[in-house]
Amino acid sequence: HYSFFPGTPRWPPNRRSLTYAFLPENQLSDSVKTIFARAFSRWSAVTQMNFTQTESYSSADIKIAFVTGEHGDGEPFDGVLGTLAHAFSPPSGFFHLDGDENWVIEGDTSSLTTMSAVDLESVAVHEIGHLLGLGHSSVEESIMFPTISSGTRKVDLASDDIEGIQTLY
Ligand code: TQI
Ligand code: ZN
Ligand code: ZN
Repeated sequence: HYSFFPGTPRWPPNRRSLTYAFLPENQLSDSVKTIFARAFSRWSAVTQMNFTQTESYSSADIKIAFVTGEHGDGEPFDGVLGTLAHAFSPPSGFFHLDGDENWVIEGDTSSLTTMSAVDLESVAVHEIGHLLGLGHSSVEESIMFPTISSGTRKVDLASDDIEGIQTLY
């Protein structure tokens, strides 16, 4: 079953349109940005929330950054595997991904052979759930289940995820 963070933090009712931005220094390719757009659209499809990319990192509601090791929030990343990413509960909007991971995107055949490959869209859909206020779920098929078998791609919301997010928004 789905869960929320303590106190059930959520984006307020007058914030149904949120902006997101990528850390400019990361210089992400369009195909990587498209993965994030798809991940956001999975949540906007089942709620009244919508998400648009903005070029202004400092003013964006959701700030997406690939960072490594200690990066200033007291939750350092740990190199390959282990912690892959983290996101903070509303209305923080910080979404950090471990730049040391071997991130793969769908259709990118060059990196599929790496044992430590991590599917970017799967992690993005999960972390956006946290950014919107979902905690972990006990339902294994759920996007918000706390573990994923390595090499697995899980990007479709389960009914448990949809019930959880529709309770918030
Ligand atoms: N990062 C953890 C996560 O997002 C961070 C975390 C640990 C956390 N405990 C928490 C976040 C409690 C909120 C509340 O869950 S992770 C997966 C999965 C991670 C793991 O790098 O371990 C995904 C990130 F589910 F696959 F194991 C994304 Cl999809
Ligand atoms: Zn961080
Ligand atoms: Zn999680």
